[in-house]
Amino acid sequence: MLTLALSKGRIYDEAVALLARIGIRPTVDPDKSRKLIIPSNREGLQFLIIRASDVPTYVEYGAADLGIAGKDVLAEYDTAGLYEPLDLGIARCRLMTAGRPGMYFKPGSRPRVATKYVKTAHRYFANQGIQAEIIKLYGSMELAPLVGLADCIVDVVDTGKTLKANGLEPHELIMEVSSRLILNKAAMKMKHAEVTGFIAELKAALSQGEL
Ligand code: PRT
Ligand code: MG
Repeated sequence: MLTLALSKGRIYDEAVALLARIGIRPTVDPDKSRKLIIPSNREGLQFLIIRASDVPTYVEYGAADLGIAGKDVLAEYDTAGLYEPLDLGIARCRLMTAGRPGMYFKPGSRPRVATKYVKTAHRYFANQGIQAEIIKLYGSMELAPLVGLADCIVDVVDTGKTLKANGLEPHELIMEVSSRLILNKAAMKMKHAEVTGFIAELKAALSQGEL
C-alpha cells in the first residue's frame, strides 16, 4: 500500500487532474466528507488529506510514503530526511516581498517583515545584508502593513489580486514556486518497486504537457 499526503484546495484540485491521466481517482470528495484517509480507485494507493504545511512532516516520519508540497513549504522545512524526485509543475505561484507602493527600505534600516515564511524571509534579507525583524503570522499577511504591524510582507502571489485589493504591490521576487512530489527515504528502500513504478507513471503523465 502506498500512502500519498496532500492538502485540500488548489494542490488537491491540480493533483487530481494529474492523477486522472494515469487513471487514479479518489473515491471520496474531501470537500464533501470529513474523512481524512481517502481510498483511491486503485488498490494499493490511498490519500491522506492534511494541512499543506504538515505534508513534509507526515512524509519524513513515514506516516505517508509520498506527499505533494509547495516549494514554499519545503523551503521552511529541513528536508534532509526526504527525497524530492519530481517537480509536478502544479499550484504555481511566486514567493515575493510586497508592501505599500513605493515603500522600500533605506540601507542600514531594520525593516519589520510579517510572514509565515520565517526561515526563507530571514535567509533572503540576510543574503542582502539586511537585518530584518521577522514577525511570524499564520495568515492574512496583507493586513500587517496596513495597520503598522510591519513595513512589508513575504507571501506567495498568484494573480496579485489579493495584494491589490489591500492597496499593496509586489516588490521583489524571492523564488518561483511549484509543487513537488516528496518521498520518505525508507519507503524508497522498503517499497522500491511500488514507489519507482508510481514515480515513472507520474513522469509519463507530466510529459503529456502542462495541465
Ligand atoms: O491553509 P493552510 O494554512 O493549511 O495552508 P496554505 O494556505 O498554504 O494552503 P493552500 O492550499 O492555500 O496553498 C497550498 C500551496 O499552494 C502553497 O503552499 C503554495 O505552494 C501554492 N499556492 C499557489 C498558493 C497560491 N498559489 C496562492 N495564491 N498558496 C497560497 N496562495 C494565497 C496567497 O497566500 C494569498 O493569500 O492566495 C492569495 C494570493 O492569491 P492571488 O491570486 O490574489 O495573488
Ligand atoms: Mg490556506
